[in-house]
Amino acid sequence: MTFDIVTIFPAMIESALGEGIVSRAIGAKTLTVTVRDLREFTTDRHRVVDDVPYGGGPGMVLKPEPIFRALDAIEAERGSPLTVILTSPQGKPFTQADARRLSGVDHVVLLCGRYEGFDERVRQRATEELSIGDYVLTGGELPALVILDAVARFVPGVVGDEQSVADDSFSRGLLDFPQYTRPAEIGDLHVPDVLLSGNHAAIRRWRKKEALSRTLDRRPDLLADASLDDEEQAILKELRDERN
Ligand code: 9D3
Repeated sequence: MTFDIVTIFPAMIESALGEGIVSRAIGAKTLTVTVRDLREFTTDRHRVVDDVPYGGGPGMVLKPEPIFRALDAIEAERGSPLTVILTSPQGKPFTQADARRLSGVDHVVLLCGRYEGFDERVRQRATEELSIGDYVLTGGELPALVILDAVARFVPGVVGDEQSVADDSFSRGLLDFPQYTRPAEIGDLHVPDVLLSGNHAAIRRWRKKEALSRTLDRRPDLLADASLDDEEQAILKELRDERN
């Protein structure tokens, strides 16, 4: 799978791509990520990418021409039609379902917003507009990296253990159960006995209960869409009864 990321801060993207699972996938050619400096698509001496908003008001707006030229260049290189994602606070909230869907696309372009955002006409070239959540950032670079990371996990060969991607808590609709590793005791902090018991049925049930209990406490909204087996439904009823 191929990503093109268009940004005025290429070093911010490059540095994040230099480490971790995504970096390894790029090294293995499982993923191709090309970072495109928007200033390279300007034609003036000062390589200006922004301008004042028509109608007045604070801040600056990203000029449309460099973005159009960048998209034309990417299209010429990769072929059209492109999936072009505009990152913006006005976008639809990015979800795990979007990550899975986009992992089936051959070639994705991510446009990183800056300043007050894009000239509205740029939206004509975008196939979708995505936000990563209801908080204000300084630009679209971190959102583009977030989207890339979440999509890349679904590309075969990126995450070593395919099963862990399939079993992912968000894919299942529940939060993760608590994890422990050695040592069994640190000061007065003990690993729960059941995990040391070797009783695999008991461990499985304990993990289900902990995952459900956390989800009920922290993210009850997730339970509406969670796919629960009979045992999980019984445990959930128990937990709800305990709490009432
Ligand atoms: C909504 C705030 N805007 C009205 C004054 C100004 C504004 C703030 C921050 C315009 C652009 C930005 C930069 N943010 C992004 O480009 C962005 C973003 C975000 O801020 N939060 C969550 N997801 C995203 S995706 C792109």
